[in-house]
Amino acid sequence: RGFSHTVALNTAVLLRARRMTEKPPAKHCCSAGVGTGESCASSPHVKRVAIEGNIAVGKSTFARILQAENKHWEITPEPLSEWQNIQTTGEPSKKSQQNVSNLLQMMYQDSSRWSYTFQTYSCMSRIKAQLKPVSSRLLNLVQPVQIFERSVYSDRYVFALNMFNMGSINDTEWAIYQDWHTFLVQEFGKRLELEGIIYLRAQPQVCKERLSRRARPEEKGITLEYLETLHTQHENWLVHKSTQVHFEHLRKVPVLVLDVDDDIQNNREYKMQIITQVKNYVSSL
Ligand code: UDP
Ligand code: D5M
Ligand code: MG
Repeated sequence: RGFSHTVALNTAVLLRARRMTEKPPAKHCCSAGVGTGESCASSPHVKRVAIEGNIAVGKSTFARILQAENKHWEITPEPLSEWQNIQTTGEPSKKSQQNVSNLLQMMYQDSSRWSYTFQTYSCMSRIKAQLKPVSSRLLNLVQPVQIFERSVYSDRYVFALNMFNMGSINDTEWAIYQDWHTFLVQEFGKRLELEGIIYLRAQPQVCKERLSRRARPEEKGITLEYLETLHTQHENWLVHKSTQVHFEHLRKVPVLVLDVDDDIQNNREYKMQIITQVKNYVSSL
């Protein structure tokens, strides 16, 4: 009896704790308010934050840590597997034949041929991810936060710009890219806007070590120089603010810079310190 009484008591305490953090089930006044970036009377305001940073700095790892730490935060991972698995049908005469293209690999193997194509697809898949309706779980919480791994903004102001500077996107492709990117971001308006950016920063050498440890086959050829140019693009955009950005709201987004040269996975104290910084930052938005 003692045991079941304790269980019942614990369950009661848990349920009360849950009721204190969850909103009573709300009837949403309009489906348009869900996932549009505009709130309606009965749905809470969902804060939207992106995690930015160099390749292999630790964004996915950090996102998993945040997700485990706080149930009010929901992570949208980068749509990497979509880029690695594009279903193709081949020639019209062989309709039944289904193949899979790995656009990430194609871009790294022949960058002048595939960089522009990669940017069209990565941006489209990020737009889709950023526009996805907010989950009903999140809408029932008091202070919901949506956290995106990268954004349509790093696509342009880090990667596409870097590819143009390196010559793997030519003048014409760059002009076309900028035209449609500006058009789409303006057209979707508030639905693509962010309230915060968390910039994970580490020395390119640290990213190189993490990249080697992760050992993604497509990324075998990534050099330290490439990581250094991406590091500079992040710094210019998010710290020095010297990159010319084309969206008024983006210039005003507060940036939290976290130096993560030390391992956040295996150092509990460091991890907790960083989580506290993120909590304070998110509440200030
Ligand atoms: N990693 C690490 N320490 C950290 C963060 C990440 O050793 O503090 C490792 C992680 O286990 C992975 C690699 O670094 O093997 C790249 O991390 P992740 O995939 O999270 O990086 P992303 O490319 O998403 O920024
Ligand atoms: O990034 C996943 C992989 O995808 C990594 O090799 C970088 C690459 N990536 C992501 N976005 C872009 C754009 N827009 N252009 C070129 N390459 C890109 P990770 O850092 O592992 O999360
Ligand atoms: Mg990742």
